[in-house]
Parts: sequence; C-alpha cells; structure tokens
Amino acid sequence: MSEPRTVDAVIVGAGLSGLYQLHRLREAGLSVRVLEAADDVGGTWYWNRYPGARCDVESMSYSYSFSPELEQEWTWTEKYPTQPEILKYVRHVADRFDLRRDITFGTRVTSAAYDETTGRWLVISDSGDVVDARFLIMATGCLSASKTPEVPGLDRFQGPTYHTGHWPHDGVDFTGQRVGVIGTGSSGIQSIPILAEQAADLTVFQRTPNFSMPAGNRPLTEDEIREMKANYRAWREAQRTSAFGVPVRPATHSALEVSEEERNAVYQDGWDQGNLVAILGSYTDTLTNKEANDTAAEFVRDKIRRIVKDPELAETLSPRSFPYGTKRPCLDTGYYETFNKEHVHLVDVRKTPLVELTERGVRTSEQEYEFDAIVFATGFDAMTGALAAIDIRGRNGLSLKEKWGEGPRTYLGLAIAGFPNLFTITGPLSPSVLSNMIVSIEQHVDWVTDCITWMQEHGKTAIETTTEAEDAWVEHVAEVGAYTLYPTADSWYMGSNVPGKPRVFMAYIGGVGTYRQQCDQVAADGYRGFTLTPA
Ligand code: NA7
Repeated sequence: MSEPRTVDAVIVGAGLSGLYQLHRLREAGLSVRVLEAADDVGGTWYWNRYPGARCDVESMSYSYSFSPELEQEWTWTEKYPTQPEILKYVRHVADRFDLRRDITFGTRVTSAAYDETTGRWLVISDSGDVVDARFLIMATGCLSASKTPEVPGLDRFQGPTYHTGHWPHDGVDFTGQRVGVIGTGSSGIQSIPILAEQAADLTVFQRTPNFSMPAGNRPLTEDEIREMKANYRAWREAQRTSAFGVPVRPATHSALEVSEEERNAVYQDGWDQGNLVAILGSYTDTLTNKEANDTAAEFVRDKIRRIVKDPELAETLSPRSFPYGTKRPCLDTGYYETFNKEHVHLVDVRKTPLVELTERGVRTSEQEYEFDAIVFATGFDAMTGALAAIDIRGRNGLSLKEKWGEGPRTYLGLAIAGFPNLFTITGPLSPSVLSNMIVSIEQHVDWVTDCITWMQEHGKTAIETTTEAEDAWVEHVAEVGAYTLYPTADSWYMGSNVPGKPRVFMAYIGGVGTYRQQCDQVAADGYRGFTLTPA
C-alpha cells in the first residue's frame, strides 16, 4: 500500500457526476482526487458500448448546463445521441476544463473508512491507491453494477458471452452467427434490431415484455440547433423546474375525464413525438390510477398488435404484468418490427424457464438452443449496487451495506446518518433515475459544492445528517411512492430484479422541481436535518 495522498475531497467515479463535481470543487479552491475504475472518463457511457446504445433523452437536453460557452461550442448531430457521440462529448468536457490531471484511472475503490479521531476518510483502491480526504463524494452511478442472469452454467458455454453493460471496446461483429440475447429492457430493446441485422439467426429470451415506442431519431436541423442555442437559458430553467427534468406541458385532466377519441389522439401525439415522458405526462393520473393507466397501456399494446404480424407473437410482446411507465419505458428503432423477420425468434421464459447455460447454448425447460455467441442484456443492481460493492465504514465502523440491509436510507438521497462528510451524487431516494439524469447530477453537485463552501465560510469541519431527518425522508419518499403505481411493479426501481434485494421503492417521485426546492430550503435553513461540527 502506498503512502496516502492527502486532499480535501476524494471523488469516486469520473462519469458525468464525478467530472462536474471535480470542476466545481476545484473552482471552490479545494484539492481533489478522483479515482476511476475505467481507463478513461465517461462512466455509463464508457462501459455501455453495445450496438444501438443511445441516450433516451434528447441530446440538446442531455448535456451540461453549467457552462454557456460549452453549450454554444458543442454541436450535437442527432435528436438522440449515440453512445460514441456522448463519450466524445464527455472527453471534450474533460479536456476543455483540464480535468484529467486530478483523475487516477484504472483504479477501483474497494474500501472507504471514516476515522473519528481525525474526521477524515481513508479511501483504498485495488491497485494500491490510498487517499486521505475530509470529504468523500460517491459519484458511482445508479446503473453501473451490471448483473448476469441467475442461471447455472454461466461459464460452461464454450462461445463468447457479452454483457451490454461492459461491452468490448473494439466492438463485436455477429455477421453470420447464431446469437442468443437474454433480456428485453432498454439495452435489449436498443440492441436487438441491430443484432438482428448482423446475425444469421437471433433468439431473444424474454422474461417480461416492456413498453417501447419509436424514438423517431433523426439528424438535428441547423434551425433546431440555432433555436435551442439562442434559448438555452430559458430551456435549462424549464428543465430544472419540471417533473422529470424534461419540460412538458403540465397535464390538466384525468385520462378518465375525456373521451376515448380525444385520449387516443393525445397518446398518438406522444407516440409521434418519440419522447419518453410524452404519454406518461399526458394526464394527471397516468401514474396514480390503474384505470387511467390502462388506457395508455392499451394504446401501446394496440400499436404492438398493429406492428407485429403474428398475433400470438404480438401478445407475447405485450406487457400486461405492470402498469405503463412503472418499469422504465423504452425508446426503440424498429424493435417490434424486428420480430417480423423470419430469422428472429422469441422465447417466453415465463412459459419455458431458463434452466442452464450449456456448452453449446441455452437450455430452457423445453429444449436446448445452440448459439455461437450469447448477449446478456440483463441490467444492473441499480441504485445501491455500486455503493454496496465498496466496503464503506462510517462512525463506529458502521458498514453501509449492513445499514442498508433492509433498503437504502438517506436524507434527500444526498447524505447518510452515521457517515459524516460523505455525499452521494444521485443517491438512492432522490429523483435521479426518474429524471433526465444530467439535470439531477448538476443539482446534486451544485448543492454539495454550496454546502462545502458554506461549511468553510462558517468554520465547520464535519456535517452529518441526523437519524431523525433521515427517517423522516425515508418515510416521505415511501409515502409519495405509495401514492403512485410504481410500487406495484417488479422493477429495478423496486430492487425486484436482484434476488434477495429488499423490495423498496428507491427513487423519489415528488418531481425534480419540487425536490430542488426542498433541497434549497434545507440549505437556506442552515442545513436543517444536519449536525455541523465546528473546527
Ligand atoms: P433492465 O431494464 O433491468 O433490463 C434487464 C432485462 O433482463 C429485463 O428484461 C429482465 O427481465 C431481464 N433479465 C434479468 N435477469 C434475467 C434472468 N435471470 N432471466 C431472464 N431475464 C432476465 O436493464 P437494461 O440494461 O436494459 O436497462 C437499464 C436501464 O438503463 C434502463 O432502464 C434505462 O434507464 C437505461 P425482468 O424485467 O427483470 O423480468
């Protein structure tokens, strides 16, 4: 173990959160070290290089707002940005703001321990980096700990296997191959049409069908770019005060108050927009009333029936086990159409469960399927997975993993009782995964930076949330969640995709704008709900 490097703040992760946090803390005059497992910046966009990987938020909205100059300099090419374009952007940001010099790459943090006598964190990585810092900021991402399917024999298969969440950097060519894909979430839905173009034969193993709509992706026009650049400030403000970090006209009516004809016209408009929140945000009760929700769900199921030629196949692809939007909906480019191709097959693993991987392929309860390659599009241990993978110890050796044994407990998704001077960017129980992530990232980073600056100005060395404030927040998040249909679905928002994970709604659905006001008010009240220790 090398000599500790002593800094004011250590940040874990050099994705969109870690980079902006580094920039802000450096501006605030702190010495900072970022530790990053990958050998470059990008986080999610570094790892998820599967064919068809794109952001489901429009490019001009899914970008940093902190620098008007950056906004004007950078020009996005398509409505929805591809992974390579986003990664190029993130690299540009790292270079433009000279961020790399404070980042150590290729080093995975394994433990972080708080020393009560010194009031400092000791952070250790797998390659022997040791950093001693007053502040520890976890910028580890919400969808960064990938999970493989829970089937025996994962290492038995003789051909190559790939996970969408850590795809080979030089790409994979499946031309002429027999390929199996397990999983039909966003990653599966984005990659399957492209895999089908390459593969000679493609078999998709579906456990739960998902709601998807066409992204309507296309090149941005010069006029659109010019107009957005001219109005960026107002747009950013609208993002920050919106419900999901994406401005939409606020709904005024219940879906059940209007005629079926009117409703379907509104849904059609949402469908044509190719925007994740367009149908979701059409009516006031889509996410709170099952009957209202059913109207949206049925609209999408009807679309599936119209696209997929074989009625039985269309039915298998139609979600029925959860309300529309309570599992993350998807945007696609030709997903349902792909199943009209003769060489594409769908296996419903609810009917014929996966039994094991064999040397030659996948065995279900019905038969063995032989493949040249298998793709796992099986998602992530979301929200808590990346944090639980690190041995984080707070006061009295308290283990974060143990503390969260029955589900994550945080105050505002930002701070944790028993863990002084530790902040989580887009942590559990914040709106993060229910929002345009970069809007939530900037809000958290700004709040944390303001907090640290305030502490310095007021001669405080430690900040820790109280158990009472944490308990009240956990209760509030659950209460607001329970008012919606989200907890009725077996989703990764609920931890249901990971066997043994507690079933808790891990996101705050109070709305991005409302949540921001609450965080700002806590700060304005002199950090209400926190204990501050003087120097
Ligand atoms: P998701 O959305 O969690 O999708 C994973 C898919 O893999 C989903 O269809 C799962 O079915 C399926 N899955 C997972 N484990 C298994 C096993 N053991 N057997 C069969 N099928 C399985 O992950 P993505 O990477 O697609 O997307 C994650 C987020 O990234 C997305 O929501 C966006 O926010 C961006 P299930 O639904 O659990 O029955």
